[in-house]
Amino acid sequence: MHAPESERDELYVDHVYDMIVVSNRLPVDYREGPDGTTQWNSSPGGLVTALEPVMRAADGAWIGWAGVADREFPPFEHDGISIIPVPLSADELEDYYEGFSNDTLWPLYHDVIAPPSFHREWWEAYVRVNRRFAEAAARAASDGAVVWVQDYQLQLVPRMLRESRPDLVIGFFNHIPFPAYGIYSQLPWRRQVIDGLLGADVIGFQRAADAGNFSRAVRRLFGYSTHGTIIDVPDDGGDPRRVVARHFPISIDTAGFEELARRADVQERAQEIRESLGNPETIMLGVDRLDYTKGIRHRIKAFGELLRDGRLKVEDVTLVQVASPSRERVETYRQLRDEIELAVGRLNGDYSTLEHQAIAYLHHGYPREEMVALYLAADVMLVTALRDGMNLVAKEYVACRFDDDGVLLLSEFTGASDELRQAVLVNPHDIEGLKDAIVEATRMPKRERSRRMRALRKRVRDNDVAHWSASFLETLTGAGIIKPGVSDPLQAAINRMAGTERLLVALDFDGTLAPLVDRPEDARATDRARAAIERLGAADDTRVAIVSGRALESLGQVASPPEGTLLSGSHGVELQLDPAGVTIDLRESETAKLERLSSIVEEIASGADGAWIEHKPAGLALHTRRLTGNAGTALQHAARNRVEAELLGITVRTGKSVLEFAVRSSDKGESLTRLRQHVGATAVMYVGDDVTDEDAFATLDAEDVGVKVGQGKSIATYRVRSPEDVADLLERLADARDAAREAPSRWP
Ligand code: GDG
Repeated sequence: MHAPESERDELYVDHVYDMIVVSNRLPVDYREGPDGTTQWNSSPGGLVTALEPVMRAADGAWIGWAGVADREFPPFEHDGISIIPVPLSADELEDYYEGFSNDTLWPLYHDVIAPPSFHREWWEAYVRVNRRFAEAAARAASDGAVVWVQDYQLQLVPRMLRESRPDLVIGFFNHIPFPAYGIYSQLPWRRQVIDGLLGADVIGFQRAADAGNFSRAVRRLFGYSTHGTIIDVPDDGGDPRRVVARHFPISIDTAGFEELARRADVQERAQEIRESLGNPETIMLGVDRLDYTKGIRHRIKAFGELLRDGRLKVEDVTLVQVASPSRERVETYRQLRDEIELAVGRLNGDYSTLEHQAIAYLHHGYPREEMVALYLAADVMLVTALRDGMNLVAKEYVACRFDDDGVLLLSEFTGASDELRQAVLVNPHDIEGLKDAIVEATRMPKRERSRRMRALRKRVRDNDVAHWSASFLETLTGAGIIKPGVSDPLQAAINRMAGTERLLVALDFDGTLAPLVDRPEDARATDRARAAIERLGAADDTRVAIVSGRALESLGQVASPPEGTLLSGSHGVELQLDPAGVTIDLRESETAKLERLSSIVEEIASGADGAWIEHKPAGLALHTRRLTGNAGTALQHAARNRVEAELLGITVRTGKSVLEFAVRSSDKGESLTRLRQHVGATAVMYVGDDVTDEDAFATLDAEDVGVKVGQGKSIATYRVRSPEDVADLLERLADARDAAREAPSRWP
């Protein structure tokens, strides 16, 4: 059994991450090495390939199950990606995974090709396991992090996460179809599942039709209004939250497949495969997980009838069917295997000769190189799924055919058929139609084959998996709408505020004026930003303030602000309103609390090598960056628990490998309000990149301008991409201010 609830809380993650992917399975497989050692092997799927660069760039972590029941593993690094395993017990595996995921949802979402089973105890396990995944994500996510949840096994995670961590940006992608309401509505827990999904900001589907089915189910079950891809979800009290539900067709690592296909050894292997099959005129290929959605029976039936009718001859045509083992503990899958193997045996018995085999049936998984060699050896690729979210096999075949040859026969019931229109499209239920299409494919003239393959290849090149993940994440984080420089609406806002009587320009420092760097002491504002600040502050009618989470002392050192700049440090606890003085007068009780706080945290930190404390005027920060493994998180937990048990009214903030305590609660919003009063500002521009800047944006009025730097959720009206663009923005503001002063309208 896995650890009980109380012990699980002790499974710390040693770090928080800005980007988290949550999927049922991890991108690595557990193997028991010699002498019971733990080994991890990559399982290089398309998803991993797509997300690897994003994960590395964004300090990402992957949360999922390691593929073995009743085992717990601490978080670890694999190939530069942080891995956080979630444990499953053998019972949960049966009820949540094999049961509810694969014997309830899978058949239901694939249009009940097989009858779904509904069991209350499976549902309970599904809820329980979804909660465990959500908790793991909530613990590992930094403030405002992006969490991307994958697939039908985890549909409740978005809502659970939103409830515990409303600061997060949550995405969900459904890899399988979403059925029409008439089918979906069979699910006894139909409201809970949709509510679970609606916790996300963006819900992605493979096809536009899936997104449409989902929106219809939302309208029918909840009555929420939807317009286009937007669903308005009423949130308690406030304005409705806008959820995007639209299609993002997944794809493959197109270049990676082509590169393999061009390798000499892989081409030789393709040749070898052809020869070993007796060099038939036509090799037809099917590659599928052994699943009833893939239409393997229909394919075999059509092929058998073509041989029976003499329209194809066993000397000319061989069908290679790779049926990789799948879900073998689920009864429906065991039955399917029996049925298919019976059909293959019959057909081979009826039509094979000593020289020629009708079907080469392979119930194995193969290395990727072998798959590519098979794709190259195949003249006709048969994809006859009865329902399939996308079907990557179709795209992989196309990606490998750099010779612009080969025919793809593709079921209309795959997501891929929306894009791959130049394939020979079939309805696999129509056996006569399927037979005609197979014959057409085997006889298609070379020119026609090349024409179609070129068009297909262009499509798969243009939309590869990197494009897929980028467009999903852009929609999720809003980064898609950040153009370089200053946008027209922002320029218009600058022009509007340029004529205001007393202007306050308040700016966050790290990530806004200064690019983010590894060592905080190295941060510096860009030269252009500094120059623009000087220009702005030179006139009596404008004041510039720097508003930071840093202690004022450290801010003064790195920012070296021009004279007259107002400074706010420690999230607003410290305020320097004139060069002489810093306003931070702790009350007696606060001073006492600070002393007690210091001694508690110092005592705890003294036992951990590498931990250090940064003292601030009204609090302190416990840095655990130099600690290894779980030690950092354990130390943070211990410190937080002790402090919370012994002191009241302490504000605690979690950062990256740092835990901050403050005896006076303050935020950048309060700080901005005081700065505004001090300056007597008639309008304020606030620019910031961090979640803590949201408090400041929240205080802005109609005549003010809020600008968020970079990605991430924000209530600011405008965005720019980077500190470079902030410099541009400040220069333009200075220009506009100068121009307004010179304009005659100021001096009527
Ligand atoms: C789900 C949705 C959607 C298969 N056998 C071997 C092997 N494979 C690889 C194929 C392909 C992948 O497995 C199968 O992907 P599909 O898309 O065809 O189907 P599902 O497994 O059902 O995937 C589907 C997909 O999620 C992604 O969103 O397209 O609709 O059902 O990549 O090449 N790979 C290797 N050896 C094998 O024996 N190496």
